[in-house]
Amino acid sequence: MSKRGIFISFEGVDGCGKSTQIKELRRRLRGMGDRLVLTREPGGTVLGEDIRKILQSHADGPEIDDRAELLLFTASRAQLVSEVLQPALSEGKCIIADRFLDSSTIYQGVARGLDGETVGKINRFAVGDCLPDVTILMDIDPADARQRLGERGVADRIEKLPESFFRDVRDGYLQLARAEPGRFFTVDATDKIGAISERIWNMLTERYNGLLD
Ligand code: Z5A
Repeated sequence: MSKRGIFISFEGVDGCGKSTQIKELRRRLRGMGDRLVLTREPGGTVLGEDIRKILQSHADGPEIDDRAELLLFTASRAQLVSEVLQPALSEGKCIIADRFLDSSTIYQGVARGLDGETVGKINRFAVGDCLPDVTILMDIDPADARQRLGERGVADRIEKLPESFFRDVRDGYLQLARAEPGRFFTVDATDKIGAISERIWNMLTERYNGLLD
């Protein structure tokens, strides 16, 4: 794939505040008009949104097997890459993604306990060389994040998992961020919304001076 625009992904435990910060960033980048592309995972395409419904609400039948779950998430991702992300990046657009491949690395590879190397290979098969330039990790104690979500109402299939699952998710993300300091930018997600948004904005404008106008 020829380069290209800017690919920013947001990651973290459920309820960490990704969607809130993406809204803030979108507001700051409104001058980019249709050169700004927002996506979410699972989802972001018709196929992906269908897969999202299965993954979130499949509660009546037997449990979804961990490997089947991984393949569903990565199927949604492969479609997103070929239908939305690659075309947008080759047109020089800026992508803000609410979750990307790190979610599978951490949720399926670390917290579900699937073999990390296999998860990595499947992830790479799904995305090819379409990788984020910068990943913003919103770090928060899962108990605090859950309290925020509790205020929102009904929990979905994954949100119902025990707190230990989300502690593994948080630890996994922090470890990944330490291993890839050039790509990850970790923020304290317990801070005030405006302060977090400011930190993210300062980092992005420093890195991409002039490219986000
Ligand atoms: N998953 C996976 O296992 N493998 C994969 O490969 C992928 C995903 C791609 C997707 O759920 C689920 O799929 C997710 C991981 C798994 N696990 N679960 N469950 P989703 O897309 O429905 O949701 P999410 O990505 O987990 O995010 P969320 O629940 O929508 O939360 P959020 O976007 O991080 O947070 P928010 O909506 O911006 O904020 C939550 C609340 O906190 C809200 O009321 C805000 O007003 C409030 N908030 C936000 N920021 C603050 C601050 N700074 N202070 C106080 N209150 C705040």
